[in-house]
Order: sequence, then structure tokens, then C-alpha cells
Amino acid sequence: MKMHLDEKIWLTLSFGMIMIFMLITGYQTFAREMGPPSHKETIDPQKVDETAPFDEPGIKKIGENEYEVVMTLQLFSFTPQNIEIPKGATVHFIMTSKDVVHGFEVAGTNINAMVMPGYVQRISQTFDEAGEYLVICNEYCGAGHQMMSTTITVN
Ligand SMILES: [Cu+2]
Repeated sequence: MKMHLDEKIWLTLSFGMIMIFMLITGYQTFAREMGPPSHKETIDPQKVDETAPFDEPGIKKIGENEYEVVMTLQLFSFTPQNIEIPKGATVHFIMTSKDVVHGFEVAGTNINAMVMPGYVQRISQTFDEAGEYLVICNEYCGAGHQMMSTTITVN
């Protein structure tokens, strides 16, 4: 098979680039442990109500202006509802779903996560600005999906 010199050059270049990208990604994932987390924290979605800490969803003060919010998501609500925290508080959300895949998006912040049945989702956020933040489910979860919302009030 006769190949044009230009074709050989481009083939070598593109193959080389793919190899370099794979090496960089592989190095970051395996040597630097920068890969996305996988199966980190699991839970039996049928037994959420009996499994700590989800047997007691709510807001808990755990330090100087630091709070822990244990939250369950279910068709079509967030538990607890209407969270209130003081300005500047750091909130650690610990969430799971009792049924299908839901979303946890806090408008006006960069919190935007999937909450899946069988998995525990953890997100920490410091609320430096006072106001009422709208929390919505952004994963279509059924006929009442558009009603699934709550608020976080920072004052
Ligand atoms: Cu939902």
C-alpha cells in the first residue's frame, strides 16, 4: 500500500496526540488520584428511613457557624423543608434519594448535583450572602417533578 507522505505525518501526529492524552489522563487518575469518585458511599435505598444518619433528617449545628443538613429526596419533596441558617454559615449537605434519581440545585450558587438512590451525596457550601435561595430538583423524576422545590434562607 502506497501512502502519501502528508498522510503518514498526520497519522503519526494524531496517534501521538491520542497517546499523550491517554498518558496524561491515566497519570492524573491513577498516580494523582484525580479521577471522579465512584461507589464511595452506598446505602440500601429501601432502608433509608432506618439507616443513620437518614433516620433523623434535619439541621444540626456542629460547630461555630457550621451546620450539617441530613436530607432525603423523594417524590416530590426535600426533607427537611425550608432550611434557615445564619449568614456566613458553612453547611455540609448529606443527601440520598428514597426512590428515583433527583437533582439538588441551589439557584445562585454553584451547587448542582445528582442525588441517586443507593448512593450518599455530600456537598459543602459556605453561604456568605444573605437571601432566600431556591432549591430545585433538576432531574426529571416524574409527574410532580415541577413542584419539587424548597428554600434555604440565609439571614
Ligand atoms: Cu425530583
